[in-house]
Amino acid sequence: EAEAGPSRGAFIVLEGLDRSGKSTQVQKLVEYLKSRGVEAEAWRFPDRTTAMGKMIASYLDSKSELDDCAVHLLFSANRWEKRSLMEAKLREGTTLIVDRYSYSGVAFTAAKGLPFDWCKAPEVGLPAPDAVLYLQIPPEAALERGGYGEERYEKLDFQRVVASKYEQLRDATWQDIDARKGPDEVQAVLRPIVDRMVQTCKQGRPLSRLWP
Ligand code: NYM
Ligand code: MG
Repeated sequence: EAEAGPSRGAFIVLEGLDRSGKSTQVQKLVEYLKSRGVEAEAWRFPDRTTAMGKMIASYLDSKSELDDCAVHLLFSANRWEKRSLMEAKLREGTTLIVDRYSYSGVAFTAAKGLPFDWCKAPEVGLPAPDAVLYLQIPPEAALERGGYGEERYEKLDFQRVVASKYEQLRDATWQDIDARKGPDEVQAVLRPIVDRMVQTCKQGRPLSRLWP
């Protein structure tokens, strides 16, 4: 165990297949934390508001084509361009609940057949989340939720491969969450995990770097 550092906000990532319920859970967690007087913000990657994010959005919308390697690096650069703001927020005590991060980056590109280590390389050195909460759902169940298939990657066969790549990314910060239940039940599972991590980071859990 590393020595305690300065008090800070927690960096919590929600991961999972498309339609696993991440965005809903992120919003609910931030509302919950704020109602408890905890400074918190919802973030998401890709951040489609930046110049790079707009290129990514156009690609996902099939309005443009990009080389698989080039778009992988764009997704990664989209995290790097937010890095200093992210670190500043955490330092000033704001907890960040983040919808997707480097794990999505690796899982989705590796699912196209690119080597795992190549996919991980551009992420090395980014702030590592304190917890990765993986909303686990069978791809068939996610598909039944509807609104699926509007974007690139939202195909059953591809999501199955993505799920198998996520499996290979498990590390010490990773926790599987059963996401087949209703939104309130899932939220009830997440809250105590997040509460504990907010406390741990307040007490100075050192921020580490990818990949721990
Ligand atoms: N995605 C997301 C990637 O391929 N690489 C990444 O680094 C990230 C963060 O973008 N199908 C993919 C996963 C999703 C798509 O994300 C859009 P969202 O959360 O559905 O808006
Ligand atoms: Mg999506």
